[in-house]
Amino acid sequence: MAEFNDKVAIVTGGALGMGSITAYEFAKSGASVVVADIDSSAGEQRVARMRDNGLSALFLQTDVSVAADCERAVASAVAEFGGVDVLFNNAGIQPPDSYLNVEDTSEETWDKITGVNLKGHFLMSKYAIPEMRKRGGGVIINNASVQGLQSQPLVPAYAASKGGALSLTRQMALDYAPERIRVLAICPGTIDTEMVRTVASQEGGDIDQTLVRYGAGHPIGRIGQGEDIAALVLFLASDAASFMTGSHVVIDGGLMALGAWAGGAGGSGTDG
Ligand code: BMA
Repeated sequence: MAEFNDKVAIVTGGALGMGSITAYEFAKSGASVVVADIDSSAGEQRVARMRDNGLSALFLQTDVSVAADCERAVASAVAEFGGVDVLFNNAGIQPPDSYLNVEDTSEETWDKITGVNLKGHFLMSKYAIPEMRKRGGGVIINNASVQGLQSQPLVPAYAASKGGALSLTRQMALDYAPERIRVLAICPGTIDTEMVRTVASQEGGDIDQTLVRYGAGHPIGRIGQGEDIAALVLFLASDAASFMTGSHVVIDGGLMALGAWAGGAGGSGTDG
């Protein structure tokens, strides 16, 4: 419960989906949390609910692909709560109209997706690390996705961003291990988030039924929930994981264990 007392956590993409639940869980475990998100109405609502429940939280509108926004998010964490101990680089986008091959992907789409999903991790880390150093250490957790490990048709920018997030994780872990700043990645399978629901809605038909079908593609038979992700992120950020850095943890209901030759859990795939 009090594991993160006196700690300050920044969660990007913290307004919705797995970020919002993780932000909540950090605060419930004693942390002061900065919810950084581009969506100010969802972000303000999220933080209002946290505060109503006696939790310590601040919303900051942040486009993680913009350096000045990232710098401001970190500065606000310091001004409001005194420092930064944990950074969950979670913000990610996968626009439904981006499912195209490389030839048909516009430069704008490439820049937008990699800007949020990869450059955002770089920028937030760049500004958070000096603050972690002042505290004698810290933890950065990058959201990578199983799509950093395996791929699917028509997601060139998304795939590159997630592969890049894994590579950046390993790289930063080396530079900052001596300063007790640990850097880790998580690779979620399909999680019940607004982003996945938006993709699912493109298929037409009932979204919940589509999510059940995505779930059947995971050996465990369901898609993940934000709570599954929050539990892992809190563990990785805790001292119980103090010997972990530079690695990624797959949290996917068995999806990556399943060989393509095995025909799929329910034979029904995930999405995309
Ligand atoms: C995530 C998203 C989800 C997808 C999952 C597994 O990063 O792309 O839409 O279900 O990977 O492919």
